[in-house]
Amino acid sequence: MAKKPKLTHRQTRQVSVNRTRRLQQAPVENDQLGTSQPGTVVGRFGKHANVEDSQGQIHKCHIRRTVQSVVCGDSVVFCPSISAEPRDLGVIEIVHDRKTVLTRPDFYDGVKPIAANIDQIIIVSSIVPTLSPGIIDRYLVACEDVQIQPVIVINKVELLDAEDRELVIDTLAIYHEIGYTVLLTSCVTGEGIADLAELLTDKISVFVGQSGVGKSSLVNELLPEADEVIGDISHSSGLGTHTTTTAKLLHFTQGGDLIDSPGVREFSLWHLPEEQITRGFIEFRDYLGGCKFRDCKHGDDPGCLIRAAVIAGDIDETRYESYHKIIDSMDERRPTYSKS
Ligand SMILES: Nc1nc2c(ncn2[C@@H]2O[C@H](COP(=O)(O)OP(=O)(O)OP(=O)(O)O)[C@@H](O)[C@H]2O)c(=O)[nH]1
Ligand SMILES: [Mg+2]
Ligand SMILES: [Zn+2]
Repeated sequence: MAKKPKLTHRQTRQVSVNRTRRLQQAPVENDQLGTSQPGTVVGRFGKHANVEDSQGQIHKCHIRRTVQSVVCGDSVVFCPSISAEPRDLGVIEIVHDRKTVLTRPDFYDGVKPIAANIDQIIIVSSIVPTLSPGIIDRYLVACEDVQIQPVIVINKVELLDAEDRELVIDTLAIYHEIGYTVLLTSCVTGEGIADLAELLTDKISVFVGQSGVGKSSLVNELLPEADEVIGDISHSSGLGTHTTTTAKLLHFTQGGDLIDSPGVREFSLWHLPEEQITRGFIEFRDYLGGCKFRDCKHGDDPGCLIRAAVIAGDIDETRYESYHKIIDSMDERRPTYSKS
């Protein structure tokens, strides 16, 4: 047998680079892969995804380089691994067009998809440290932008005394008036959990909201077998410490799926043009196009129909203020990259 040639340091490094590149291009040899079949992405972490086949079996898969992005809820074509080695994975070959997609602006990556093919977005908020209508309004704008039905859930309500509870209900009345479903829940007393379960039945829903509001705790109340990890709350902020790190899709036995997503500290909207923010306040829509000036900012502009509606009491003043707060914050937060 010929003696193995000794490689220089540079050659060794090149071989390693080439091998890595080849492995990335073709993660699994074809004879280790079964035939392609349809599946649903039920978990997404690092460079991998968990795909569920039509029998309910989960397959850990690589993602073909030609596939642009894969998120929970995606409908895919994949080849499962047929190797006995657990470290050999299947491959996601194709992601079908998404019916809907919830996106989130990411400072470094531009706009990032969070979940696909969802029917409704459950905005989870909590009364600790205080009720934050401003944050709820930002999420509502994001939901309106992607045209997915939102539901507002206010959790941890057992912590309210009778007087504060009245105040919270008063503040939330506006959302009900403009057509949104609002639910009060508690994972401690079980309040609202049955109503929430009913809202989720036969739908594909995603939980969104700040870290620590209790998204995973609600998942565990709804689906005890889910066994989601629950975080500790920070005593200073009353909010969480980013416990859930990857999105996960779970099934209800009565029908419907639920995606638990990692909490975000802040839900910015700087990827949206100003008109989209305005349209995101659904009660403004009847008045849009009617202001005296086409480029009306709906502030002190003469002949502004929206401000007139606020003065007449037809548009809620706190929502109007919230709108201006979002618009004012847009330029400060916008990153320097340009969206192509
Ligand atoms: N008092 C009270 N505490 C709750 C309730 N629901 C959840 N918690 C607590 O809130 C904390 C955070 O709960 P998680 O379910 O981990 O919150 P999360 O929204 O999933 O957080 P991330 O995964 O970081 O986004 C935990 O200490 C829970 O025990 C509730 O209804 N009442
Ligand atoms: Mg969580
Ligand atoms: Zn106007």
